[in-house]
Amino acid sequence: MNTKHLIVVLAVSLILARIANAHAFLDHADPKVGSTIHEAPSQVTLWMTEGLEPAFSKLQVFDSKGTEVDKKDTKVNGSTMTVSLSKLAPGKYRVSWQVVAVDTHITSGTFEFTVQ
Ligand SMILES: [Cu+2]
Repeated sequence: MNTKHLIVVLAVSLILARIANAHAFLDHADPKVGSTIHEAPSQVTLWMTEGLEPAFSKLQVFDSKGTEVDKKDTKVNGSTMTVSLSKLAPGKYRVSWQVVAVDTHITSGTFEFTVQ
């Protein structure tokens, strides 16, 4: 194998490693990450970077006391995930997500938003 071939093999290996690492992370959300909003939202929607496995993907919302305020009706559509909310009082809320991407990798995260 000459140097030229070696470089091509290395480049292909790097590309494959990249693809294998394409887990589902949060791209953006509504309400926005860290935002303060004036009207209580009726649902939370997350746009992820990869397609999700509906059976293993969960989206929950908690109030500042740790009480779950979503309606436990997470819906997954491709790489988008939505859950309905009960009527939110003003306060700080924490969104918690755990998903399995179509590549079978598990990722999770949390973020907050505030209702004024
Ligand atoms: Cu992955």
